[in-house]
Amino acid sequence: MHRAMIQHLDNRWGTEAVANNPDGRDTFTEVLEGYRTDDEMIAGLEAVGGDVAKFRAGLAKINDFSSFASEDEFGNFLQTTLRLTGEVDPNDSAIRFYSRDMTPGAGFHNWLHGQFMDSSSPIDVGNPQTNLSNIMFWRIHGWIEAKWTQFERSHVRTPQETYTYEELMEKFHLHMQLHSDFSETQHAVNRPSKALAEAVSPILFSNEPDCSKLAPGTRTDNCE
Ligand SMILES: [Cu+2]
Repeated sequence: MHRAMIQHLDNRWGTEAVANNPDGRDTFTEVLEGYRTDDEMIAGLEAVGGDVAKFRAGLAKINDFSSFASEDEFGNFLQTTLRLTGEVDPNDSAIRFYSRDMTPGAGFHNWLHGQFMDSSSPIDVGNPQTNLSNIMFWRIHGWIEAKWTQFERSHVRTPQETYTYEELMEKFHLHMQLHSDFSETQHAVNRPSKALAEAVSPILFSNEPDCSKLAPGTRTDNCE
């Protein structure tokens, strides 16, 4: 989702001037790039008195890209320490059980939000409701993007991974358009005609199916 978010924001507002970036990035594109390397992240952690030793220790696993069996495994490792165990409660199969991955480097995304959080800030990176406004958010996610891009260079997506990746990117790009001013700046060329929209709306938005249009043998509470 964050990749789609970064791409959308960059396309739409990348050339906007930024005057208040502490490390001299003067366009929004540069802000969105965030920390591009491990060394930039280390300097950032040093600047806030963060745990550089822990960060360095985790890099051994994270940068060993071929040790991850799949893109999903890599993403999950970077994101969180929580792991679904697969254990099932025989009385309630909806309950999920998690263990925690204690490998150094696991969950660095969440951990980095914690390292840079500042509860006195109204746009604290530790607060998911406001943190998109914080330059530090993009520094963290720039580093995540950089790691993912490095991973992509060493890992060839399987056909299933390609399918999943493209489907999710399309979904999140559409999601970003909904949050953006896309409809005011872009003109959709593939909108359905008004006549078609009028023809399908009674079907789309009806909770009472038209009995004459159901497949033979289909029953609902108002159709036999
Ligand atoms: Cu984040």
